[in-house]
Amino acid sequence: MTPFRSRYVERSGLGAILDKVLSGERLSREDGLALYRHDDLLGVGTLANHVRETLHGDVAYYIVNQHINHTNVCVAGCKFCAFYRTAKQSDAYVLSPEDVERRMREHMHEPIREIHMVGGVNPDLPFSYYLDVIRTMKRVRPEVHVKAFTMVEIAAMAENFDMTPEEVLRRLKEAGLGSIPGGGAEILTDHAHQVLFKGKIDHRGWMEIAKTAHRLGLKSNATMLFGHVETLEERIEHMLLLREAQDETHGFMAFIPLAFHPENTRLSHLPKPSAADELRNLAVARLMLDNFPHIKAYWIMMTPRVAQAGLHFGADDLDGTVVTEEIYHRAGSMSPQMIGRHELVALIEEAGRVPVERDTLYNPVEAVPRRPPFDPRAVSPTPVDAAVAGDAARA
Ligand code: V47
Repeated sequence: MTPFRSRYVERSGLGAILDKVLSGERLSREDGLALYRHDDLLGVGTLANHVRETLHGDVAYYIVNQHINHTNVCVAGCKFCAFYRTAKQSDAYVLSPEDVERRMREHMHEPIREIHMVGGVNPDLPFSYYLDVIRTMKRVRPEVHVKAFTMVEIAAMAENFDMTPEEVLRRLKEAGLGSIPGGGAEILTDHAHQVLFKGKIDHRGWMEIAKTAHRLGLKSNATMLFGHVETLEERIEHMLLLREAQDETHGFMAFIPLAFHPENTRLSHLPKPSAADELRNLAVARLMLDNFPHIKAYWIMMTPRVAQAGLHFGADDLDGTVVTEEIYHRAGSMSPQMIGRHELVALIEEAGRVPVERDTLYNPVEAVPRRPPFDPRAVSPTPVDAAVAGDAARA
């Protein structure tokens, strides 16, 4: 780690944690709680920013992607969700593979590199539906990376179609699945599971499927839904479970804290987490998850401006351009549905960071393919090239 002593961090009472961070010592559960309880948000942020800059310098990643939510029919009944419908409700929907194709064709002029697809646990869909949807996406845009179906959806497929999760994942991978998004983790504790989402898998199930996917060579992300009924201890427990699993598989790419949006949910009486809370969660995650390469400030959830501030609180990724997102907008998200690549780049540059367009697996991609510089020895020159090379030599 680069030499760094922040008098500000020391004065704010975080000296002991700073020493650990500088010596590369892993932070404990107690350290995590201290970071959550500490009065000085800027001190916590400075520490996280140091780790972020050590890992990524000034780089901030973004991706040009399209979100598609294929169905809102769901039997899990999660209390925090404003998106789900029962099959009988008038606004329940399922996108057919043809609908998915149509949505993709509407955006063929954009250089989309990733389709992010998640939906409800809909027991009426046959397994062939999932395979068809993936194959359709790969047919329409063969170069696109398909990041689809949460661990929860994979678990439901295994149960409904009498297959092991491994078999489900293998077949989806054969059809063209490239990686798994981080949703469905919520808070990985028994308490949160019982109170909020007992209709779907608990933390043991979620982790087992994540590890199986990683073993099969499918990378994934991990989210954390915060700001509802969970305690600070549960947030730290969630991170420790992920850190432990990552030591084993190294299959997680990014951690994404998602602030709970209460509108139109069964928990609509709860206040929305503040921007300060969102920034603190990014920072604590960056410090606790020392084996996670990336922390994502998901702008569609946080709003572009708060996500931009997140680039100084531990985050190195803003996610993507996102076309028609439904899950948060049903729950009152005020963010736009989509921002263009130029706006994402501007957000990053305004924050003093260096934008790098990435693919799903965090390989940097050239935004605009550059022509290699002309080398007169490498090719037989055209008359124009030869004249230019001659002019250059004479100059
Ligand atoms: O698991 C649902 C959350 C998640 C609400 O991998 C809510 O790059 C807030 O998977 N308020 C699904 N959050 C989204 C998801 C995701 C999102 C961004 C990036 C990635 C990635 C994955 O949405 C669910 C749940 O935790 N969610 N309802 C709500 N009312």
